Amino acid sequence: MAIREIITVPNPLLKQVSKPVDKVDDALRELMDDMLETMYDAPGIGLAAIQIGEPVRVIVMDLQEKPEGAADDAEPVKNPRYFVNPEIIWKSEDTLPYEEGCLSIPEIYDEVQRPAHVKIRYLNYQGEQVEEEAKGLFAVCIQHEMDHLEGVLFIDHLSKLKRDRAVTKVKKLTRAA
Ligand code: K1U
Ligand code: ZN
Repeated sequence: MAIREIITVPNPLLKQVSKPVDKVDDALRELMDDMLETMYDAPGIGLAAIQIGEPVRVIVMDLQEKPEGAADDAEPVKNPRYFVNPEIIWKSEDTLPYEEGCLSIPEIYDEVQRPAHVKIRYLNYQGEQVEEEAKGLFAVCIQHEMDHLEGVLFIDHLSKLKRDRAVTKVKKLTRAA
């Protein structure tokens, strides 16, 4: 496993539409392992392959939630998730506002409204087809990551003024680093 560099705005790769995966094989699992390690290191709760410069329809996620009924001071249990060729097969009319962030747009957070509840279909780490319902943070995060597969960033849901300000701020930040 390896920690890979996360690309940031305005890298044009982030606007690219990612290609479907033909086969879930060991090479793809190696990419997913690298993505997960990169996401944990950042740290973040999700990552799309294009964020490490790989234009394929792959997402990893770990919402780092505490198990149900656990004590307030309990450590979150790792729950890595892998989504290959994900599709939204249903979305709710009602929306949920959430203050989003993105590892490719460091230090910028803003509210985005998305469907509160979605049903998704994807291939898992073993290449098996899964259908699943997502709500709350899972719904927010999977929609944010699936936007990356289309070359869409959360700042594209904001006004042009806010988007331009965000890109200028990240350019300054990454130039200074
Ligand atoms: O860049 C990304 O796509 C990952 C992004 C996912 C996301 C966060 C919030 C709403 C929608 C999608 C992040 O992980 S940003 C960092 C973050 O949220 C976080 C970092 C450490 C602990 C907890 C959260
Ligand atoms: Zn993102």
